[in-house]
Order: sequence, then C-alpha cells, then structure tokens
Amino acid sequence: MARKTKPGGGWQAIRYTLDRAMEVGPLRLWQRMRSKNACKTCALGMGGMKGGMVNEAGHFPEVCKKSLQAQVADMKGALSATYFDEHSLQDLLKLTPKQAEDQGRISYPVIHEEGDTHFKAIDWEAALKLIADRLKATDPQRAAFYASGRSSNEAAFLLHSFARVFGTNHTMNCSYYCHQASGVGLKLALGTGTATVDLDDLKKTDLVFLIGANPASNHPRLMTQLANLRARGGEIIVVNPIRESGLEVFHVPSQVKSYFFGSKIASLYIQPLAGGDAAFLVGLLKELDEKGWVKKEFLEKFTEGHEEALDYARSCSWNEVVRGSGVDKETIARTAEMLHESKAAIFAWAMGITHHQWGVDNVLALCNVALATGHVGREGAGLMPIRGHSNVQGVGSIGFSPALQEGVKKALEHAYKKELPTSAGYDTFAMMEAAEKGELDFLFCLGGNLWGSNPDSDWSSLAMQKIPMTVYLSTKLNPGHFYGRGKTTLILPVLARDEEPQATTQESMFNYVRLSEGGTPNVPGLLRAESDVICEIASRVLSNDPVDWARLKDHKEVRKLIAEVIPGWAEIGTIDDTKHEFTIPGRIVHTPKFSTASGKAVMFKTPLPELNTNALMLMTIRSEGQFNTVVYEEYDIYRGIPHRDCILMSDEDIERLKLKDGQRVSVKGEAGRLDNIEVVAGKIRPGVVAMFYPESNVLIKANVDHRSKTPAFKSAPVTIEA
Ligand SMILES: Nc1nc2c(c(=O)[nH]1)N[C@H]1C(S)=C(S)[C@@H](COP(=O)(O)OP(=O)(O)OC[C@H]3O[C@@H](n4cnc5c(=O)[nH]c(N)nc54)[C@H](O)[C@@H]3O)O[C@H]1N2
Ligand SMILES: Nc1nc2c(c(=O)[nH]1)N[C@H]1C(S)=C(S)[C@@H](COP(=O)(O)OP(=O)(O)OC[C@H]3O[C@@H](n4cnc5c(=O)[nH]c(N)nc54)[C@H](O)[C@@H]3O)O[C@H]1N2
Ligand SMILES: [Mo]
Repeated sequence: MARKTKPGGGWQAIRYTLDRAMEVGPLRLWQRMRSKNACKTCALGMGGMKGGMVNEAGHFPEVCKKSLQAQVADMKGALSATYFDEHSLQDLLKLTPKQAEDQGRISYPVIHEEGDTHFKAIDWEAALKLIADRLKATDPQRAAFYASGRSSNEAAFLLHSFARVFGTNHTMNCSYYCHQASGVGLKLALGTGTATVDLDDLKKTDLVFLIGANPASNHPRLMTQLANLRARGGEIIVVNPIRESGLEVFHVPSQVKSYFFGSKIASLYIQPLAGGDAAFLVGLLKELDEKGWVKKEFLEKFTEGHEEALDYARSCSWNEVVRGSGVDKETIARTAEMLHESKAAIFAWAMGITHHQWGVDNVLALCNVALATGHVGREGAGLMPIRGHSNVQGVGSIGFSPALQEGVKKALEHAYKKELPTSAGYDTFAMMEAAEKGELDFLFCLGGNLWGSNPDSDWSSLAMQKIPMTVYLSTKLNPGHFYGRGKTTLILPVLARDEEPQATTQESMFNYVRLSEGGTPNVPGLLRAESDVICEIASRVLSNDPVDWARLKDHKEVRKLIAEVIPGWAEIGTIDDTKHEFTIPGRIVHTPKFSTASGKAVMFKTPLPELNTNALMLMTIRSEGQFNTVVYEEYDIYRGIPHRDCILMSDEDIERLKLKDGQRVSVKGEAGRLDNIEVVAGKIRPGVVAMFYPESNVLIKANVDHRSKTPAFKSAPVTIEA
C-alpha cells in the first residue's frame, strides 16, 4: 500500500509561508517578495518591473512556495568569520546538501590549496591577482567557463565574451544537463529553440498534453493555468510513470474555491515505462494515421519529411509500440481521440523527456504528433518546454554556449575589434572528460553546482580534483565546492539579483525579457556583483584595450552591447529609460511559418529505443523540498517520502522482489551503489523506481545522448539487494 500523501498546493504552502516569514521577519520578507526583481526559482517568470508576485499578464498575487524558500534562504545569516577555521575540509566533505545550504551565505572569499586541512580567508585583491596571474599563464584551450542559469544576462554575457576574447570557446551552461534536447529538437523540427507559445496561449488552449514534468512541485505557478483550463471545460493529459498527487488534484493558493476544495488537473493519467515515451508517441502517430486523423493538408503545405515519419510509424507493430511504451492500445487510442477533438492543444514537457539517451528523438517525436494533429502555428496551440532555472534561457540566448551563431560572432568581433577563436568548444560533459584526462588547467563556475549535477559522482570528484585551479562565484555552500575542488580552489561570494547595486535582466521561458531593479545585500560582508568580479578579472588578464572591461562594469553599457550583438534583443539597449519589458520577436509561432531553411516544419523518423526491461529503470527526480542540488527540506510531502535516502517502488515490484515497505536495501547502478536505502511503496509504474537527485548521481553512468550531450538521468538500470 502506498503511504499517505498530501494533495498538491493548498494550506501546506500557506503554512510553510507563514513559518518561513517568522524566521526572517514578515515585513522584511514581504518587501523582498514584492520588490521589482525577477523571481529566483523557475523560468515561468514573475516579478520584474510589474513588481514581485506578478506574472507576465499582470496578474497578482502569484504565490509560490519555491520562490519563498529561495528568498528566505538568501536572507538567513552569513557564515561567521571563523567558520572555515572551525570546519576542516574533512568536516565540510561530510555535509549533506541540506546541511551545506543551511550553513548560511558566503560573505568573504576563501581559498584552499592541495594538501591544506582547511579553507582560508583571502582578501579580494589577492584572490583576483591569483586568478589573473594563473589565467595569463594558461593556454586558453585548457581553460573552461561554466554558467548555471540563475545569473543575469549581463554577467553571463560578460563572462562568455571575456572567455572568447581570452581565446577559448569552452563556455557551456547547465542546459546541457537540462533542456538541451528540447533546444536541439525544436531547432531541427521548427527552426526555433524555445517555446512557440506565450502565457496568453495557455488561456486559449483547450487541451494540455503534459509529458515528463511535475509542475506541481517544480513550476507551481503553471498549476494556476492548468486548474483554470479544467475549470473552463478543457482537458489535461498527463504522461508520467509516477502518479503525482499534485497532477491529480491541486489546491491553488490564490483562488478561494480551489484553495479549499482543490482543482482537478488530469483528465487522463497515463503511466508509461521510464523512457517509454518515444514508443508511446510513435504509437500515437500510428493510431492517428490508422484513424485517418492526420491533418494531411496541413502537412503537405507546411511540413517536410512527413511521409518518412508516418511510414516509420506504420512499420512498427502494435506489439512493439505497446511493449516499448508500457501503454496499452486502448489508452493510445483514447489519447489520439482527445488530440483529434481538441481545437487547440499545447504540448508541455520537462526532464522526463530530455533526460534520456534518446532525448532529442523524444522531442522530435513530440513535434511529430503536434504537427500531425495541426496543433502548431496557431494561437492557443504549440510546443512548450517547461524551462528550469529562472534565467537559463537568457544565459543561452545571449550566447553562453560553445558555438556562436556566425552573425553573433561577427557582431561581437566588430564590437570588440578583435578576432574571436574558431576552435570548437566543449559541451558540459566533454569538459568533464577533458578534466579527467588532465587536459584542463582552469575552470570558472558562474554559480551552480557542476559536481552535484553530474552523473557518476565518484568519477566527477576524480575528474574535477585534477584541475589545477577552480574558481566558484557562489551565494551559498554546496558539496560541489568540496568534492568538485581543484588543486587550488577559490570560492568568491556574490550578490543575488535582488541585492545587486545595478539593475539586471532575465528571460523567462515565454521569451519575455524582464528588468530586475536590484536592491541591497541581505547579509553584511564582502559580497560583490558577479559582473564586477568578471570585469576585474578581465581587466587584469587582458588590460582595457581593445575592450574596455572597466567601462563594462556599467550594466547599461553591457545592455547596449547585447542590443547590438544579439538578434532580437534591440529593445534591451533602451530598457533603462523605457522600463519596457519585452517579448523577443520571432520566437512565438502563431502562423505556420517556420524559421527553418525552407520555411517548413520538418518531421523526422524517430526509432524506438531498446529499453532494458530486465533491470529496474531508475528515474532520478526532485522532491517537493529541493531546488536542484539545493535541499531545503528532507521530507517530500506530496509523495509521502519521509527522507532523502529512499527508493520509490510499486507494490508489485516490492512483492516480486520479496521486499517490504520500509525495509532498508542496497541499490546498485552502473556506476556505484548506495546502501541503507529505505523502500517506499508508492503509485509508480511497475518496473520503474525513483530516487532523489543529486544523491543518486553516485549510481548513474554517464550515458549521454549523442546530439544533446545530455546524460540519461531518467533511464538508469539498477538492481536491488535486500
Ligand atoms: N521546486 C523546484 N522547482 C524547480 C527545480 C527544483 O529542483 N525544485 N528545478 C528547476 C529545473 S533546473 C528544472 S530543469 C525543472 C525540472 O522540472 P521537472 O522536469 O518537472 O523535474 P524532475 O523531478 O526532474 O522530473 C519530473 C517528472 O518527470 C517524470 N519522469 C521521469 N522519467 C520519465 C520518463 O521517462 N517519462 C515520463 N513521461 N516522465 C518521466 C518524473 O516522474 C517526474 O514527475 O524544474 C525547475 N524548477
Ligand atoms: N541525476 C540527476 N542529475 C541532474 C538532474 C536530474 O534530474 N537528475 N537535473 C539536471 C538539471 S535539469 C540541472 S539544471 C542541473 C543543475 O545544475 P546547476 O545549475 O549547476 O546546479 P544548482 O543546484 O542549481 O546550483 C546551486 C548553487 O548555485 C549557487 N547560486 C544560487 N544562486 C546564485 C546566484 O544568484 N549567483 C551565483 N553566482 N550563484 C548562485 C549556489 O551556490 C547554489 O548552491 O543538474 C542536472 N543534474
Ligand atoms: Mo534544469
């Protein structure tokens, strides 16, 4: 029997809010929450010039427990001046992700050199000199720059352009472990790498096909839209191996009726095998074709490749489709019928689709179904990757990736009066491999937790500890600072966006660029703006000629440059005067005109992957109480999972393996094992198990998708020993 779970949203979110408010002072928290800064958590976006807790359509109040968690966490105290004297490296290596997060804000620079027992405080001047001297002595091809998705467009733009002027294209961001497959797939199929819909489309759609995502935990503000859709008679199809309670019923905190009685979310809940989506989607295409529901005229006018894609679906037997997906024929038929009957459907997805060795194929298969049913290129219909970090899309848009578009490169060369390198840059995992081979001498991390987000944690420790110098710009401690240390490691404390002395900008998943006005530091100390640190290093390494890095400390100057260099971003050049937040032109697709070479959308044949059905398939997922590798609470309320060292299993698998709910077991993966893991019975599809990331990364071997370079975090074979 599954353990008792709580419905999503509702009073727990409110109670949590009140508890947290008391910790840092309710008035202080309210002021921070309402300040004109883009929300720090997911990429759905709220805040900015319209004020905190306001969405892109101007709706207030948009309440989300995640943004509160993130806000409170940044407001709690700073590490004491003697913290690193009192805690040796050995002590720090024992911190769990939650303990590391709970230590407080980093408020002064520290350094650790190979062999030292402790990190030591270092003043900014000495730290910057050390970094600059090292970079001057480093072959640019042996230096790499990683960015997470919380930093501003300004800081990210400065860092990647510094790296390129310095001489390397080894600039990669966290999206390689996140939505890269969505970007690659969408670009191939539709010629654009981002969502084709905006927030308004969600109000016009009559069907949302939600696959491989758990917005109840990870994008709570999407839940308002989903609840509203059901309330106006629309339908929601959920495709997820776990029956997520918040995707069945959700209590929207800002709506009185929903808050008390709950809103129905899923009309149809489908539980495929982990990694079974590709076969399920091909099955949908096959069913649509057999029923004569494929929009032939639309395909002939506006797409290419449809015959090949359809032929392939026809060539797969129903047996293969059902076995490969774990979904029965009747359910596939019902889904196809709902898509056929819908006047305007939106296809939304997250990591359940991208975290596979065939992540790009999954996205292409999803595009095929959307195109075959004609749900692309119209209002209220389209493709919607539900993005992760609050500015991960912006970081990519402004060019923080190994390859620059030719036009952007030219424009940057013109602006900087300097030729930029042409050599290929590493993707994130390739960079880790280079480190492991001893081919990396310097690593700079603009936020994030590269070690924690990597598969195969032990291997990642070995790889990263070979790097001669690693520099972290961080707000809070995480285990990556210690396991992912280099021979010399510097941790430099930075301001969060609502503490910055200057305004910054962020881009939401709806391609909306928002202005954050900044504020004052939440904690006292030697914290600096990210852009300030980057410009200081750049000035020291490259001098201020031909690029004047000192002048670029002014964010307005950076915005002018972005306006000049990045297509579609002209408006950012005047945003300081106009305060006008804007949607990047050319991204939203409301007519069937595509930015591919031919102007037509492309359908691809997406082969059924071979699933390893002999082993249990492990999906590594997020709990209700975490944001990526940052753990705020041990308990996962929505799934009834009591702590982090658990494995979620179906009653069938528990019985088959002669285990018991609550029993402690060992879990063995391709890369390692974890002992003393508690079995938790839950509503998960037999054959599939789930554990929390980042702890479970010990188990996972890095099987990366050849096109997106994204590791298969959600289809890892494991075995269980009692
Ligand atoms: N609170 C909170 N919010 C977050 C984050 C966070 O950690 N905490 N992280 C942010 C980031 S960076 C991201 S990328 C997003 C992540 O958002 P999500 O992608 O929603 O997060 P995950 O927990 O990784 O996985 C989501 C769901 O995919 C399902 N799933 C796993 N494998 C499969 C599969 O093979 N097929 C199908 N159909 N479903 C599958 C899981 O059961 C789970 O419900 O959220 C962002 N927002
Ligand atoms: N097994 C498994 N692995 C995964 C995933 C999974 O589902 N399963 N998900 C993957 C995904 S989707 C992602 S996006 C990656 C996440 O990878 P990352 O983005 O690299 O990791 P985070 O955990 O978000 O980084 C948290 C740290 O960022 C720093 N930070 C927070 N705010 C700021 C800021 O404003 N500025 C700066 N400079 N630093 C800041 C803090 O020090 C904090 O500890 O992990 C990936 N890895
Ligand atoms: Mo992500």
